[in-house]
Amino acid sequence: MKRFDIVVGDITCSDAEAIVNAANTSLLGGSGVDGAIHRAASQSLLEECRALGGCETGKAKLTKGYRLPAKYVIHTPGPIWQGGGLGEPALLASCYRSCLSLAAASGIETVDFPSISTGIYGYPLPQAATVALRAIMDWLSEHELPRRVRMVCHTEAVATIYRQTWNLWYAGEKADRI
Ligand code: AR6
Repeated sequence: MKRFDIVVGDITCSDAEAIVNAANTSLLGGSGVDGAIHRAASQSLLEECRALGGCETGKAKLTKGYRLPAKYVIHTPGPIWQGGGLGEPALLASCYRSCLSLAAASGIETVDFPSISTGIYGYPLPQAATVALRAIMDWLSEHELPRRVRMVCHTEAVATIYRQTWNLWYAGEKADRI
């Protein structure tokens, strides 16, 4: 199994053991990928989220996946882009690390991420891709779990940015490019 990949798709259909939700600090749902995950999972997800009492930006909390194919959802509120000078890169990196750390501590073997903060929260995609991939690849180089991590991009255009960024920093040779 390839340890890291970038794919195009709808994360609510993902076959990973856990999917990540680009949530807000209330954890009570919203639009974008958050809305799609809550709709697909059923009302039970909202009830479990209510009991969690929110989550700080850059941290992560785990719930069950209910009607989703994924067994678990890891909820993480990303930073709202405000120009980049208010700690957004560190907070975004912290989202990825917090999710991976929670997954590893829970024995989760496969995790799929959406592109956190790059929709409604307005984080510029190329910068977000650099932060996301560095956080994931650093984690994978130091830990055995999760065994597989994927970026699930909603569109080919988003996947292209992630692939270009990955190829720039992590493909040692042409043959390694994704
Ligand atoms: N599968 C994969 N990716 C998706 C899907 C999907 N089904 N739907 C959207 N995306 P966003 P944010 C992509 O706005 O910027 C919510 O209201 C989307 O194209 O969902 O972190 C929350 O409650 C984009 O590339 O999340 C928060 O209030 C990426 O997911 C706020 O939005 C993230 O876009 C969070 O904003």
